[in-house]
Amino acid sequence: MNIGITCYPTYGGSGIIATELGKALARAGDEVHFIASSLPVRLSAFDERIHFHEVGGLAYPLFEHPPYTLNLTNRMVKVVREHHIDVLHVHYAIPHAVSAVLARDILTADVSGVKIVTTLHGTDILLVGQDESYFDITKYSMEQSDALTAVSDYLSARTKEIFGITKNIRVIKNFVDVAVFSRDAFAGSSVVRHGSSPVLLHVSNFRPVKDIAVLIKAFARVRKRADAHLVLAGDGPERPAMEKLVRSLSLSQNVTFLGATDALPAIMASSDIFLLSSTLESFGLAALEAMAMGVPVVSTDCGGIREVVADGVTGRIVPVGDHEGMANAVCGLIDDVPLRKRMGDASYQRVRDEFTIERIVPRYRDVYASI
Ligand code: GMT
Repeated sequence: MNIGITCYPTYGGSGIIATELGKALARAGDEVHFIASSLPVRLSAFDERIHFHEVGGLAYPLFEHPPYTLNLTNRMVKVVREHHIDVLHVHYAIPHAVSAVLARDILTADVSGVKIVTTLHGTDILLVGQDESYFDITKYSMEQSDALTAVSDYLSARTKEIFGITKNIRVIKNFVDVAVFSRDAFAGSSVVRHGSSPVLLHVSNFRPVKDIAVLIKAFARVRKRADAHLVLAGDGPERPAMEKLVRSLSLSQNVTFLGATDALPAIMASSDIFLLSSTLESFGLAALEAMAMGVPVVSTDCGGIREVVADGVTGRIVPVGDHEGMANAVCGLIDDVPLRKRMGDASYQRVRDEFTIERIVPRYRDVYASI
């Protein structure tokens, strides 16, 4: 098949899933065409069946806001025509699904027959899409897609509730490439080790929805009881405020901000507990990647997190905003090394039982086949 994939190319779980999916499809023999504003972040290696089409646009002084959605549509039309694309698979409804629907309308005259698969990831529906300023166009783009998928049962159910969507939304959960997130390959990694102190890790794009202040306050409490180190990987708008909070709590010596990094498997392999304090998380891909490396997760109870983390088995789940509860859960795991190890092993196994490329990617292929 010839498959066009559109995603946000910078750091973020939706772009990572889209990229890993495209790589897996290409490995299996499909021609994959990424159509995006820049090269997706995990698309570095060359593959003769992967093609990249950059979306650019004429900069015109009258355009106060350059119409990226239109440039993307135009690029999709060209790529579908030139490369006989069978399926345009767009990740994140706004504005990618809208562009795809418009591209298909333009292409109707060519009888191209291109089909649209839209994968819903989270804030495209739960924050942006349901805002009054985007609601109708988001709903329309979902209704007009030939197939809809969502990354968790939670996201599927909420999408139906919020938008009154009656068509089928297939739940296809996120996945990890365990050949890359391999505990064995990174055994003994010590990149973020701080002596013998347990290392707590958080990875995100530092947006308000991650509520990182909660995990920093939890860490301040942990430090009163245990000698631990906190590592924060990733970057985004909340980072300056979080650095300030760390300084104000006199924790600078015990907290490392790594910024955006590609070295996540090595970093996760040398961490002991993964922390997530989001107020909303349709899935939580970074937590799944940590689990793949055998790292237990302590997370707030939001969105689809319980579909990823099994409370008491692969980690601990605490109420949203409860930094005291998070600190207690972390200290429980720091103090009880066998329990931590058991939960790490259970995490490792759960990913291999349920969330590998081999298990999940065929489900996307089934969706393509069905339309
Ligand atoms: O929706 C977003 O906030 C962005 C998106 C991303 O690109 O990182 O994150 C969402 O999609 C990820 C991949 O499916 C999920 O793992 C994240 O849970 C989800 N984020 C939220 O729901 C906040």
